[in-house]
Amino acid sequence: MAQRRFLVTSALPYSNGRLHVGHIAGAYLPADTYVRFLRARGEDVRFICGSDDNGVAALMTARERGQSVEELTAFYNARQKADFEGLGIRFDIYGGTHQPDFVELHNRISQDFFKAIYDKGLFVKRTTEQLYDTQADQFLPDRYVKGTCYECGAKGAYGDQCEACGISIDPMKLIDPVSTVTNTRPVPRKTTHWYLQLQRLEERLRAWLESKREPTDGTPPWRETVLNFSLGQINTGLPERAMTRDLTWGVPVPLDDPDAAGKVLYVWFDAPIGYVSFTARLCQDVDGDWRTYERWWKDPDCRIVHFIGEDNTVFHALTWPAMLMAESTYQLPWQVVANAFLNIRFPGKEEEKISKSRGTAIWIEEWLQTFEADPLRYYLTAIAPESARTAFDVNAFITRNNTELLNVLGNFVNRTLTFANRYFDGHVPPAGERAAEDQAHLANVAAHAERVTQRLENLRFKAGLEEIMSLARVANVYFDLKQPWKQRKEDLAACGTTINVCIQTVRTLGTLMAPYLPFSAEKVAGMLRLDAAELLVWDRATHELPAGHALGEPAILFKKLEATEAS
Ligand code: B3M
Ligand code: ZN
Repeated sequence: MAQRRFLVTSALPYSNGRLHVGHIAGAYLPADTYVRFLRARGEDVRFICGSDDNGVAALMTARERGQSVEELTAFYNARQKADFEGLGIRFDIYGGTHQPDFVELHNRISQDFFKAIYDKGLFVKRTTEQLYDTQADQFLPDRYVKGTCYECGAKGAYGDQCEACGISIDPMKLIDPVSTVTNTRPVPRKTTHWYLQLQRLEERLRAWLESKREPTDGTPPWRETVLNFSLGQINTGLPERAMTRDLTWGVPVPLDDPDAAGKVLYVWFDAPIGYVSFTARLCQDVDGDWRTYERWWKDPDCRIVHFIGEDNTVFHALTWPAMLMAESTYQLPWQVVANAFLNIRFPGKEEEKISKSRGTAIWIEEWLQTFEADPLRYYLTAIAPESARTAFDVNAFITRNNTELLNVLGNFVNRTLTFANRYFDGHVPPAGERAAEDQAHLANVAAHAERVTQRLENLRFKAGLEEIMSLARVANVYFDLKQPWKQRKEDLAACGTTINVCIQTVRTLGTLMAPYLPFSAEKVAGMLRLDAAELLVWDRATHELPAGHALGEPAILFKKLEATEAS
């Protein structure tokens, strides 16, 4: 098969906070798994991420902490990078839309993008009244205004939404509005912005999204959740959206117009362009020329895949494609893969939302001080919220580590390799004469490998992992059925055949688990004394190790965990 080209992105985390398990399950772990799989298949892949530094959120957090926004975002950018590394989530580049090494290229590409849309006439300039905080000397983003809901009368409704009755709020209509920045009453003031006329792209967006339901070119259909949500939005009509803001932190609006002074691009305009500018930065490092990013972004041979959390669907499946259509020289995403949110359940408590303010988040930084990465990768994939919310349950994590990873997968690898070590002098015994059940088992191994491939090709990560665990289960059944501990005393050659077959199965499992459990796969490679790079070649998953091949030292693959470790 000819080599294919993929550009894979994970949503850019805001650089005003740390990462928790919910983030990882949504946009990062499945992307890393996919990228590792594609690389094992020999595809040409670039995996892009970095922090979303611009916008009002970082600015406000910095103000609360009495820090400069540069300092704040640099701190979290580095923190996030370390968390991803700890989890084995390996981007080719981790940028940041306002990090010193990236901001120049990012601004340039974002501004060119804006100007291209401007030149095509898809923006309209409008002057409206917005709430202004005279004490802070700034226009207030919707989230920073509170007041009484004009629909249900609830107090404390936000400027964008009333949490009591659920309506989306027009901040200008809030009763008794208060700025949450200074606790003073804001006043209406006129301001001018540039609005992207999304409604003019509705029909193109609709046709494009519809084509993703049952693609005719054999590519995987998009998830229903993404399509239904996006097409639903089109059916109710897409509103114009302001793509500029009154702020000093961000990408300056690149227009020669006095009304553009002191304004920046809307953070949701420049953030997805971060994917592009980080690619360009990577190209500068790899090819010595940032302009080769076009090979990834403008060449229809390359498939662009965005991994996101469900709350970002509107921006990746509608606004971003609309921007790309408007700009017109880029290609559209091949896949937008969204996961639902993850809830959390602590021992003895009800399932609840992950919330930083209520202290219900499990932070990666802290988690990694106690646990290794692979058990978390395993659990987060096993409960992946691919089509609906699921819950992270600390006790279930421990149980599944012990009863699945350890008792099923770890156990099979361990019993096979310790047996070979003890009774075959740490070498692969000759295959001898394989009987029907040996052949049948190996055929079953190959069938499992084929199904894992199909699941991963179709972005069904959880189903792929289930196939791997199913293979480990049947491998244990095979081991028990053959009873090599008995065979050893009765017929050493037959025992050798069994262990040979089991070692081949371990080898296959090692390759198949690698995208999911990279650290453990590396240990398996060591135990098989197989070059790690060799283990990572997907097409050789069922290549047999020759008789006489010397194995490495068997070691424990997964540790047993006690419930107390989680508290
Ligand atoms: N910064 C992350 C979020 O909404 C947001 C993603 C940007 S992706 C271009 O949590
Ligand atoms: Zn209300």
